[in-house]
Amino acid sequence: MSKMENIVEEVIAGNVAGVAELTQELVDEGAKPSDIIKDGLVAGMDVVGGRFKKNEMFVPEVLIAAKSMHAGMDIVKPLLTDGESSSVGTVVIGTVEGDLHDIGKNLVAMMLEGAGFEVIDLGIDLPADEFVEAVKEHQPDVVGISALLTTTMPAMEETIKTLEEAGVRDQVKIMVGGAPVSQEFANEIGADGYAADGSTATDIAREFVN
Ligand code: B12
Repeated sequence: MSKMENIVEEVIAGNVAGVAELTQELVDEGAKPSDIIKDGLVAGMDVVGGRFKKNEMFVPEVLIAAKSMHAGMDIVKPLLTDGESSSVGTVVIGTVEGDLHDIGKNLVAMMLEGAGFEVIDLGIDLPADEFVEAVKEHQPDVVGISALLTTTMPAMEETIKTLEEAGVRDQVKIMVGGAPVSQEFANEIGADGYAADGSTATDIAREFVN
């Protein structure tokens, strides 16, 4: 097995020290940082996402895999040259006002990072205006909105309306998610996409930027 294939395996296994060590070895051997990201770290998280979707891996394992991926990213990111950006696109993500749930949203954010997106995580309990400010400041390709309560689902629609009123709605693709959210609801409130898990969210975000 090559060192690159080893990185993939160690990301899946969530071996933080192992991923860091292998990443450093590949760097020392002259491997291209962008290749290490694409063929090692991101490739590993892709497998993790697929397994999570099929219920072959669970939340704690995904979190530790993401941590190991970050250990490698920390080493290679500073080495990327200007023309060799690791980012395939930018995503602003957050949980709507009145809602404090963030475990699922964090997972989605990590999967997106694992897929090479730059993710700006705004946190929880966010008034619609904060999404507007973030869109103006970061000019993302995608805005991800999370809600876990039936009582906070209307705040998703409110957020989209506020983005419209601020004149920035058309600059971004909007995806929504969270346990009570459905494709039907997403259509109803005018979102561009819906995903039931981080892996699908990543696929949708990739489609949005292509
Ligand atoms: C953990 C939890 C909490 C924790 C949250 C901790 C945290 N840091 O997040 C605490 C204890 C704080 C909490 C509080 C409350 N909770 Co609560 N909570 C849960 C619980 C058990 C798990 C949620 C979770 O993390 N799931 C695991 C993650 C991985 O799944 P997920 O969130 O669905 O995310 C996935 C997808 O939905 C999707 N996704 C998520 N976000 C996004 C965003 C985008 C853009 C995309 C594309 C996809 C996406 O991808 C994720 C990854 O696969 C659920 C029950 C359940 N089984 O869902 C109740 C639940 C959501 N809570 C509930 C309730 C009622 C409350 C409280 C009102 C309880 C109370 N009386 O105080 C408060 C409300 C606080 C508030 N204002 O938000 C109800 C909601 C009922 C309803 N229909 O509205 C639930 C369903 C429990 C129940 N059966 O009654 N809760």
